[in-house]
Amino acid sequence: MLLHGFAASTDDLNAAVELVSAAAPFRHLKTPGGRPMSAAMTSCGACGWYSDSSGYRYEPLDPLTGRPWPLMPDAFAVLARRSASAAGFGEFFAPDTCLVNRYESGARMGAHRDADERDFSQPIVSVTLGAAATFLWYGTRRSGSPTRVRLEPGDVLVWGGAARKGYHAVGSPEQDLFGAGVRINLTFRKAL
Ligand code: MD3
Ligand code: FE
Repeated sequence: MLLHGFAASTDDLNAAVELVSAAAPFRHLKTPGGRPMSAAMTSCGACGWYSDSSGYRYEPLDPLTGRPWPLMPDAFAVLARRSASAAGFGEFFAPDTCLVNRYESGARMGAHRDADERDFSQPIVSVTLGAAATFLWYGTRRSGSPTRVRLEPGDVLVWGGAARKGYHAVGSPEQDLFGAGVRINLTFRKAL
């Protein structure tokens, strides 16, 4: 479900991203095959998504700093819970992690499915901040022509049921006349 403009006060969320990334810096993770991802990432919450030559997984400590990931900011947890509720997934969505993706000019994410979590009955909430980008929805197969949806800052997507396992991708952020445009995506998951 697309909740257009559901994240009304993006200033609070952007400030929270600054706090999180001050404690756990954005970094370009490497795929298990050794290629750096074009989006820079960090996490907050009880665990954080991580990738290196050992594979994709959730880590309780940030391997970069050796410290626990920063606490999930209240503004994040409240928005995630309200979003899941508005989309019909109940009042009690309690994500234990938020992956923060930062897309600078030209950065993108290829088609994949989110499959490193334990319980696929839990929804995923994703929030766009900063620049807009085109989201690509493939569904059950990675092939064919995807449905394209333009995501604007403040847009929230909630994925549950059959859609939870669908293939998806996102294009690079739209650039303004000055060539500026950085998109931040928050992805809330119950991973453990
Ligand atoms: C559909 N992020 O972090 S958001 C990801 O824009 C990811 O940063 C993209 O895909 C981004 O895994 C896409 C939309 C999204 C997020 C999670 C999903 C779509 C999803 C999980 C299941 C199905
Ligand atoms: Fe994903």
